[in-house]
Amino acid sequence: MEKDQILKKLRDLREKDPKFSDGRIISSVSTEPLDFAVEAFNIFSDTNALDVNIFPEVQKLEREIIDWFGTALKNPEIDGYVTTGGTEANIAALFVAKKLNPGRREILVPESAHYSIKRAAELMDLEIKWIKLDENFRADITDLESKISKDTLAVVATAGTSSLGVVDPIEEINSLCKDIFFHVDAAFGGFVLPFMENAPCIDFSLENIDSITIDPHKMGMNLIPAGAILFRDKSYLERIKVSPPYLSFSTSTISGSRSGGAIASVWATINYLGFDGYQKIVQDCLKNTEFLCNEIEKLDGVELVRKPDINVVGIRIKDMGPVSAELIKRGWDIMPDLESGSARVVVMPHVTETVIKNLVSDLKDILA
Ligand code: 0PR
Repeated sequence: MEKDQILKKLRDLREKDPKFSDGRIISSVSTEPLDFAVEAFNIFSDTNALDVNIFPEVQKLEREIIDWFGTALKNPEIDGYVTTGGTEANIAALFVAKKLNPGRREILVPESAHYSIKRAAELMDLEIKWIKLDENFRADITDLESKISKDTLAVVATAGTSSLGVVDPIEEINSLCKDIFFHVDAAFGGFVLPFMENAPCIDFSLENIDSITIDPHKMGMNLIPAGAILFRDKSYLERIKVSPPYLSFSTSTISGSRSGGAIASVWATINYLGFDGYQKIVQDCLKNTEFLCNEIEKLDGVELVRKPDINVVGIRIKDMGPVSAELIKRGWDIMPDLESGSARVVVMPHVTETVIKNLVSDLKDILA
């Protein structure tokens, strides 16, 4: 095939799948990346972050990203790396925990945790003790406390759960984790809560948090693949360092070759937006979240699952099966959980007031 033909074929195929800007994607934690981030990616698209020998500049960019997170999450001593996403970040955190305490194998995990935690446990043969949720869908602190034992390797909490955006009681859990590895999965909420007014604290100023997952490719406005794992200090990554004899460098990452493009794009995005830029994005998303909640409360047959902590809204719909089928027919990307009769709306930057008005209008129409 000729290059032109190949590119045309790809463009045609791409047209078949929706774009965030179409205003119909309401359930995804991804969004349209900044054009500028794509450009930055391209400049470093031929580099490999694994090989710091050939590409030392990529390593410097990555260090600056980690330092930026250190400021945002209140600890200049942190270390970490840019991962392919939240899944790899969560695996890396528990891998380090296991290396720190090889004799223990139980991890305490709230029922609402992302499935990557279960994956990590399976990979490392760890045993999960599931923590019940309280009436507000947060990890139940009493249940958690009762399950801590001398075999507890780690506790996991989520700042912005995948289905409802719930922030677990991180401060309270922190106070129970003096001698236990404490990992906070802020894959989604990490780019929301630190930029929000009156938000609960999820950062390293809580002295027992050992690691935090935070994903630039969610609310960080970056393109995929770009997650990040952060550790309280430089000693943690040392635990998973490998130094193959035939290479002139060592590495502490789960993945081998890594995209230097992803690192360049994260660096570009955080430097371009800065804390002010993220504050503005978060403010807008929260304003639209409130607008959506107010509209939902006015509708018969639809209700909020709970008052949202951040820009993820659970809505419960009467006759979810047929109603969601009709929404899907009308082009809405909605993921109904038929068991609970609810679905999530993630109010990402592309879910504007107009998109919400269109959604509410279709819902009204279908329910009538
Ligand atoms: N931790 C939390 C709290 C998450 O919500 C996710 C992703 C992860 C970790 C894992 O992140 P990666 O997918 O980057 O490895 N949660 C999304 C979800 O389950 C994944 C997703 C993304 C689903 C875009 C749909 C979609 O369109 O909701």
